[in-house]
Amino acid sequence: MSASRGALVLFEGADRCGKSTQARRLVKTLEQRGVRAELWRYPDRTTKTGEMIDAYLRSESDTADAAIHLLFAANRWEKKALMERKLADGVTLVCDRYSYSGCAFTAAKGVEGLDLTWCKAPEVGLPRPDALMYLELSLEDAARRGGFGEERYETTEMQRAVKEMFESMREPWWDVIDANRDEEVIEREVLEIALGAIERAKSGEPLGTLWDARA
Ligand code: Z5A
Ligand code: MG
Repeated sequence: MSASRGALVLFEGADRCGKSTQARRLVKTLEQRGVRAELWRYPDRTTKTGEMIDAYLRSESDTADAAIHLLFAANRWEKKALMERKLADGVTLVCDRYSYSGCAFTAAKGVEGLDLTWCKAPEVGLPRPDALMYLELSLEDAARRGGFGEERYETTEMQRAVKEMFESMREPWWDVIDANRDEEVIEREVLEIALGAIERAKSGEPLGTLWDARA
């Protein structure tokens, strides 16, 4: 076992499953309990790479599929050192999307050569989450939460393909959460999982790296 640290707690899942809602709620609850926690999200649209990603997502620019994939990965790599410093300093990072979205979205495009193996390569070596909460919601239930936004990937075909890709990427250690329930009910389950990860990190479980398997 190594030094005590903060936990990397991740929310993943298809559109409108409630990632941002639960991530916000979790940070607030952790802070109320005296746990040092911060909300992170990817893409981080505030950095130089983030600005390029933002323009791409809003269809203001066109970028080759391979290049945009690498930019999304670079957007994580440029924050790796800060992420590791914060975790080492005991801060728990609650993260809204990460490498798993990166791989699911690019691989879902079905572009020749850009399969999951290719998509995973630039993510190798990034910190692995201590907990991955996959919020599961059917496309029909997601549709009941309002229409699509204006961004590039917000179409039924793309969302279906992304969901299938997430399902094929699923590993046994992920926590799959039924997202078709009241926010408060989901939050209770989320909190239990997050507190477990925080406890393990606090007691010195080393931070893993992608794509090492977890027990
Ligand atoms: N992308 C990529 O291609 N490569 C990468 O490496 C990464 C991302 C990291 C970023 O979108 C886009 O970039 C995304 C993937 C791609 N493309 N798409 N599509 P984003 O993350 O910025 O997207 P967003 O605007 O945050 O939407 P979202 O993530 O899809 O939604 P969400 O965060 O899961 O859901 P929410 O905003 O919390 O909730 C959605 C609505 O449902 C809202 O009105 C809530 O009030 C409501 N809601 C939430 N929970 C509930 C419950 N329990 N019951 C009922 N209603 C609820
Ligand atoms: Mg969101």
